[in-house]
Amino acid sequence: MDPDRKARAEVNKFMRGLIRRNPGEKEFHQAVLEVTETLMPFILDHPSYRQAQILERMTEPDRIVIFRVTWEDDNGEIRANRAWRVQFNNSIGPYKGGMRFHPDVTLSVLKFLGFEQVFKNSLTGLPMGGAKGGSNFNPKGKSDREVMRFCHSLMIELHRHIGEDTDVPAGDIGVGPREISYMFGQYKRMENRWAGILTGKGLNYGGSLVRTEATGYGTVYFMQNMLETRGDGIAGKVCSVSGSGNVALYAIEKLIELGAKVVTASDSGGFIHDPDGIDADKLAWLKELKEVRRGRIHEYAEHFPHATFYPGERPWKVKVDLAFPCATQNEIHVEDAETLVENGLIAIAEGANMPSDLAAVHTFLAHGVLFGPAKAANAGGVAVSGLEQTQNAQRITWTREEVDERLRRIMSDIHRKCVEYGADNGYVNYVRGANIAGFIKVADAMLAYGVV
Ligand code: NDP
Ligand code: 2IT
Repeated sequence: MDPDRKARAEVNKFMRGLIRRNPGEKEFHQAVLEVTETLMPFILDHPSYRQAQILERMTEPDRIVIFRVTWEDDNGEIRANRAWRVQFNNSIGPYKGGMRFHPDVTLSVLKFLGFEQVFKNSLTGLPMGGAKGGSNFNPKGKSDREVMRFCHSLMIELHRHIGEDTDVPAGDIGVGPREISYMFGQYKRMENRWAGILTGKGLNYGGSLVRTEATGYGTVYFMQNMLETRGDGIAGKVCSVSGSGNVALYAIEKLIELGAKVVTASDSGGFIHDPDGIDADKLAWLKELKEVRRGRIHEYAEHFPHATFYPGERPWKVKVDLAFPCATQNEIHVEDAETLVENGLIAIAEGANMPSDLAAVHTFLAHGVLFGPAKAANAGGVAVSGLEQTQNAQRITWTREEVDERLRRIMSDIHRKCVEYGADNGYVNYVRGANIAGFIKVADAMLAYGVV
């Protein structure tokens, strides 16, 4: 059988088993299929991985903790949510990965995120395993006190499963400095010790400089690295960004600093198009809106009349050179990808996790767009989390310049690995590069451990 057909047949067989073992978990199936498609030819060429059933083992989490979180709202009503921690793989270091608070969180979403985190963390070159957690709790519209009671209650259970050498959670959608601080305070009280068991902490209590900015900045650094392969750069490029949370705001900040023109931002209510570009003053206003007032993106168009708000839509119909999806999974479908390509898109870097569905990914690759997949492009966040862990362990604080320099180096190192494993006839398939490079380090550790 020709090698392509054999690989396709093996992928289908593997996926049938995975779907049978994990029924209904469509996000998890999607994330595994993307990896398996690119990895299978490599695994067929390396029988030791095959014999050791590495792919079967890597798609089965080490463990999943599921628990109830009971708390009292401001009216004295009792509320109950569900929370999870998916400890996926700790072969190369303690589990590491964010916590997501959003009403749409399901086990499938957290398994896809935990699975991808294993590869992403491996790519950073730092000693970090992969995990993800979260809850179907919706922080939107809750008072600070309600969020505090929820976070404290959640930590009463979570504290038994984490630790600086065991599992170190961080933020993700709906979990920012406020939530991290409440969780950290509760852990410290329960354990009577101060340790770096969470990252993304406040700067006065163990947080790292540049952690807030790291995911957005890192995504832009990765874009720079991709463009450089074609002798191109960021200055003068028109860019669309989706989202207006942590990742989006700091991607916009770095893009402005590098001379790009960012014309969109969004939230779950719709997107704004500002043809004049979001400049530093407008970004300061947007940060205040989102980080302090917790307001909605439509308010931008009310405040800056040159901008238009498109309710219920995503920004992909706007003609741009570069795209930065920074909101959530599956926010770019194949039609959006086709529109972006028809409009002359040069490159896309995924700040969010799995924002492009698989058909969209195939479209970008088929048209020779530079496509930076999430595992590689947004690894700057967890990389600086890793640097926060190192600083906590050593009881030292690095300067902003030092952390930023390390972040740049890590991103260009990830880019180099993607090129090493993804270059093909002058085109770099970063999806394949990231999946293979991320896989090898973890798989080789698992082989070394024997049957575990
Ligand atoms: P935030 O909670 O700070 O912001 C999320 C943004 O995305 C908000 O603008 C939010 O809008 C929007 N959004 C969330 N869910 C949806 C949805 N279902 N449909 C449309 N818009 C939505 O989260 P982050 O910025 O931290 O995370 C954004 C993405 O980046 C996620 O995919 C996350 O996994 C990924 N990521 C985050 C890292 C980090 O360090 N924080 C690191 C690496 C990846 P609204 O307010 O209306 O909900
Ligand atoms: O998806 C991610 O990489 C994150 N949410 C950050 C994880 C972390 O541990 O900093």
